Amino acid sequence: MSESAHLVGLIMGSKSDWPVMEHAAAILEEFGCEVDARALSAHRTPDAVESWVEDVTGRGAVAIIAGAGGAAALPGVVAARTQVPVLGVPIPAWSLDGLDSLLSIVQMPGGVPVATFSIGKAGAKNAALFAVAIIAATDGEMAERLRVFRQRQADEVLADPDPRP
Ligand code: RP5
Repeated sequence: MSESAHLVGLIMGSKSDWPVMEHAAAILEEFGCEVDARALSAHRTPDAVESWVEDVTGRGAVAIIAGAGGAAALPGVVAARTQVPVLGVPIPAWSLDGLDSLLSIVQMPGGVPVATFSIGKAGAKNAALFAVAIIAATDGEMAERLRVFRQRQADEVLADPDPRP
């Protein structure tokens, strides 16, 4: 184990985003990260978003994963408030299967990046693995955990590669 757990912020625009974002939380916890999870909205609670970003980055968060659906301003709003890497997850909300969220998050103006992942569960999972990779770049123990994770994933595929049911 590392001496202290790496802190990762996990913010989403609504509690209704949790069924997607829980996949990011599960990966982060599997890798031993400390997760500060919040449901706060860029539109409904903008001041609370700003305060949380200040708080979580002040406590040393190495990355912030931000998920939102619809007019998904949250990841960009968070990125505007911090230099910590922001990883955006488009949530499929009430229409358009998440394409609206994807375009809202990915189309940031030059100068304020949000690393944007795929829509839904795969995006949440990969955002968490990307945060782990950021940590692994300077933490050998985390790099080893990531290597083991990848090896296990490969082993599971290779153990039964016949596609027929
Ligand atoms: C967005 O609006 C949230 O991120 C969520 O995906 C969507 C719907 O929110 P609720 O109306 O379910 O709270 O801001």
